[in-house]
Amino acid sequence: MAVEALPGLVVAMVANFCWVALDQPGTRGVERLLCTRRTRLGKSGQTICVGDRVRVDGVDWAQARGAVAVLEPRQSLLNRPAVANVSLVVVVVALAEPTLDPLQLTRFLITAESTGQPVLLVFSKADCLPMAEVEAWRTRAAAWGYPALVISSQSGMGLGALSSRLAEPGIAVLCGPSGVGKSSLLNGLRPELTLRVGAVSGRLQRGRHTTRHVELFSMAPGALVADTPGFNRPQLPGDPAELSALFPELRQCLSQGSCRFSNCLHQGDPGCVVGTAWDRYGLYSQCLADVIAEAERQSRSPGRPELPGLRQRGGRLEPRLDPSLRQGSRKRQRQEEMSEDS
Ligand SMILES: Nc1nc2c(ncn2[C@@H]2O[C@H](COP(=O)(O)OP(=O)(O)OP(=O)(O)O)[C@@H](O)[C@H]2O)c(=O)[nH]1
Ligand SMILES: [Mg+2]
Ligand SMILES: [Zn+2]
Repeated sequence: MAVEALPGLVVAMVANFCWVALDQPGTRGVERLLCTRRTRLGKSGQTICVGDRVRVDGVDWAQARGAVAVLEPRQSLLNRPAVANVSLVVVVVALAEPTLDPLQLTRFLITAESTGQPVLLVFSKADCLPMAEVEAWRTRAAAWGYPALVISSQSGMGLGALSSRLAEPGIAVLCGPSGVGKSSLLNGLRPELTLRVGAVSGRLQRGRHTTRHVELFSMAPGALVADTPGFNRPQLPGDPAELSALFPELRQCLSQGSCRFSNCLHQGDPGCVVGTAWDRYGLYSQCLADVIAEAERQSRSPGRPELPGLRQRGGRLEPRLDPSLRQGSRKRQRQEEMSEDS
């Protein structure tokens, strides 16, 4: 490594470039460098993302430019939006405008849980829903294992509590659908950021994908938060057996007892300790069916290994599931694909 390779943090990605905030300001007091990626990083299959610790060399101080030469190992990774070394995942959904969709929320929570980091659920736009309904959502989420924060960037409700959470050291990332008010809440906490916000539109009051790239902002010394572009349909894990660990209420239940079969997928099977009498059972079942449908699709391409929780039948994989549920899932998947816009 060249002697001058300087440590820094990737704070924004713009097309093929990234902005690196240097740990120590350099010549002329330059604090940030616009950097390209060395092809060496690309060849080892490593892609840089916001939150990555890197080393920069080839610095041109006059132009404030450099090249990322080394990517340091990551502590954690959120897949989409891509943010490395996250220490808190903040899932933001609006209580209204757009209407809160529990399945979409569950998919965001699953993505957040898969980082292995703490997850904070934020219900935004509290001013858009009667308080009794807001409280009902809060109670429901608490039963799932998420003591949610309720906020309104318009009235200022809950912003103090959110501000304290985001002032904790580390990298927090805001993720959620477009138009729920992620950028608005950052403006509410730090008005000088003047982030662009966009009105929701259409019958479904969808957002307009106003934020276009991931960027880190400082909330307090050592505390950063990433604003990210909203999207509608987070990916699920590839292995059906992984899903239960991504539902806190299932984790809790399974920590107290075991199902009769070690490969139980908790679908009301005999000897299942979880049962079906829990609020998110239907949502869990839909996600599981989607994971299985995706695994089946993948298995049709040759050379794919068999997945646990599935069995080989002729040329295809069969889930250990009620076949009627599987049929439903394909239909639903098609509908979702058709309605998806990002
Ligand atoms: N009534 C109300 N409207 C809000 C609130 N917060 C945000 N909005 C509005 O919701 C719309 C979307 O806000 P944004 O902050 O752009 O949403 P976003 O989540 O950043 O959206 P993307 O960048 O597209 O992912 C804007 O018209 C905001 O003015 C709120 O607390 N109450
Ligand atoms: Mg935004
Ligand atoms: Zn079970």
